[in-house]
Amino acid sequence: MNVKTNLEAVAQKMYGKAIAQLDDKQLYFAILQMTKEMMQGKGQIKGSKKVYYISAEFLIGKLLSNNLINLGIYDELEDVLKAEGKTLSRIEEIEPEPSLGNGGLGRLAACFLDSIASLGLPGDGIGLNYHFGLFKQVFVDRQQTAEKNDWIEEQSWLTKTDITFPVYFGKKKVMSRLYDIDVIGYEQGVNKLHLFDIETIDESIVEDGIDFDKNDVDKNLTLFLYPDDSDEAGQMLRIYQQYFMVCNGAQLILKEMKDNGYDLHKMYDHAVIQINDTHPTMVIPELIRILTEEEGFDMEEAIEVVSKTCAYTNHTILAEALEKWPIKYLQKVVPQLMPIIWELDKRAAIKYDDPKVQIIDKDLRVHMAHIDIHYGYSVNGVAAIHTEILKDTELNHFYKIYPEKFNNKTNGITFRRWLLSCNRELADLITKTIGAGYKKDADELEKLLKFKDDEALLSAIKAIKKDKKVALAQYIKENEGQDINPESIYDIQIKRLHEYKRQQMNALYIIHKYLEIKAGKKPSTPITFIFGAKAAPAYIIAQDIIHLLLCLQEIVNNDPDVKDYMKVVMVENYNVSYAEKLIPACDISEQISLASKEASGTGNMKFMLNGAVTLGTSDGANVEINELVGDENIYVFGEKSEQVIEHYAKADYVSKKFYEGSKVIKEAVDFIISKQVVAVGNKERLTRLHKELINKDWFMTLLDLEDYIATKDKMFEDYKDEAKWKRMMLVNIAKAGFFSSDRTIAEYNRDIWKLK
Ligand code: 26V
Repeated sequence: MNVKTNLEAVAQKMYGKAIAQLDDKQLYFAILQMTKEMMQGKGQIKGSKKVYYISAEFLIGKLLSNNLINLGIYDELEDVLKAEGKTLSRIEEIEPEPSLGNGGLGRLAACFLDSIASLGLPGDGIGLNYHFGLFKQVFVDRQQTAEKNDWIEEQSWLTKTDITFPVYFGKKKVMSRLYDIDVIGYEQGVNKLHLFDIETIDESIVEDGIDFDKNDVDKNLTLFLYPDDSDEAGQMLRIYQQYFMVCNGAQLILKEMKDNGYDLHKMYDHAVIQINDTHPTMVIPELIRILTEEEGFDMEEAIEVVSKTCAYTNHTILAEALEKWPIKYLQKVVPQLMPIIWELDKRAAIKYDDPKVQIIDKDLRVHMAHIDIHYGYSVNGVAAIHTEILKDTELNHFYKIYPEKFNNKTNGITFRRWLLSCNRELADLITKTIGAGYKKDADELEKLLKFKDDEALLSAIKAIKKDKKVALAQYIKENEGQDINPESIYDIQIKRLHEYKRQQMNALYIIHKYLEIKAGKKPSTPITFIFGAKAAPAYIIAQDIIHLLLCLQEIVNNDPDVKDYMKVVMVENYNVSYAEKLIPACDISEQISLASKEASGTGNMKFMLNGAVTLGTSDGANVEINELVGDENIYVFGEKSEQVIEHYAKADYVSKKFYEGSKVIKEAVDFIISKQVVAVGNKERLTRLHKELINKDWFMTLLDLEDYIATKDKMFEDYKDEAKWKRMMLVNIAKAGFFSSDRTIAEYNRDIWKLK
């Protein structure tokens, strides 16, 4: 059956109407239903060994466009709709975005599911069915406020299954319910994303914004992604969520083992559990508990079997992000796991007499990563430099014990979403130039290098960029009410707001440029500085930085002396769907974290693939981008990671010295508390940020600021050399193949999972 007959049949069945008579919402539901049915028709991906990617976050984003592409019916459906007077891209806008993740870690999990299926590997995701995803960001008085963000409608990608499991929190029993989302590979069969829920959830307990009673687990367990965990009740809820996820995950995996008739004593021949950061770490003691208490294993063998099944990925070296749960919390939520955790701790302590590798520390906190490293068979970082830092510094004590466990898997992104879907025009141009082979083998993008001097292709790439910039300008006008000039340079920084990512450094550049223009030094090409970022509700300084950016937007965009030369736009509620519009339109990709702090970054890869040029530090995957494109196609600045690590070790960075030692820095920093900014802003926030930069500046903004200004100025200067810029765009696209998540997943499979 072709797409037209399929859709007509579904439309008749659901609404008793022809396609042309449906309103857009009905049409969306009909297409959703048809797509789900066609995906089911593709059949499960099978094999004797399967990977379970267990993660507290799957930032899947909207699914319609991607599923249509992977089914190979996008173009056909577009034509069918056109003939009925409908527009597919408008229908796509109707889909609510499932924002089931905070940022890079969750988005990576989603890209991985796409690639696992696209490589035809059996692999399912295991996570939680949050009713409200990451909060919806709304700006009020130039400050961030948070609203709940629902995504589940009567009809959605979720399919309710008849699988339910009991989960015990001590003596308290709750029942789970499994919902599945089909994950279709590109021209492949389907895997599943398993999302567990609790049926007693009560959405009505949400009060103002995203506040709710954190104490009633029956009602709130799967209500929110990452609730505010700055207080004890929030942290307890987080442990409840984590245990609920792993307890269900463990039961599902064991059920599948048994349903297939596999011997649990050889579980590792049929299952790999990839633990995405430490949030799912309790799956290790939980499996050991079940095997010993219910399956007749002795402790020794249970530990061995589980250790041969579990592998751990580390996604950050930031100390504050490495989970350490107080025993008294775990004892309260999951007392049944504590004897196992004590046992695991005892065994590690007998073998290794080093306090740095203990599971339970002297303050009675459980170091979750230490469980993963002792009792998993693989530990990987997510970019070359990150893995080296883990081995040499952060996890050096473990590396000395288990060198064979450590390996690197540089992150990747799915090209289906981040090129074929979000930039179809560029994908089509590439196909016309080098054929469609790159869609399955991303390395083939290198064939583009042959066209480095081909004026026709270079201009065609530039023309697509221009179209995307015009489209973004329109979108920003409609959504933010701001006018931006498509002839200007689009300089974009989009990512979670965190001090180590240094949006504040970009803000200081903007101030510097503003003051220069006011003093009569005008840039020859206008510049638009675009930001998108959410800050954790309890992270005060991050909120202050958002406030500063919104104040700068107000001042710059309304200053008649300046607004024709520069604009600032902080988009509201940045999310995956917004990224899909911003990335294709970008000229300059801001990747300016303090060297050593950004484990990898994946936005950097998406920008490069879409022909943006990176302005970045030698951090995370930027280092590998640099190696691939060469120094002449990237702009690198700032202190290197070795020096930064040394500054921390010696505690010798004093921001005040930089502030007092440079007129440019002092002027820019002091502008934050100038009359002009305070007049449009909140004095308390601005003063706090000003003080923080001068007296602490933990992520060394002022250390790199002058180099940043010089490098960025050089970049704006080079933009005028059109021939040079176009060549840089082409080289970046051509070299992006390495960052396909298909490559990353093939490496996970080759080195860790060994599925085929
Ligand atoms: C979590 C937290 C929570 C407490 C407050 C501070 C803080 C800071 C950072 C994090 C990040 C948790 C892990 C994470 O999301 N890592 C990201 O993983 C991406 C995929 O591997 C990677 O590209 C990013 O560089 C890395 O930050």
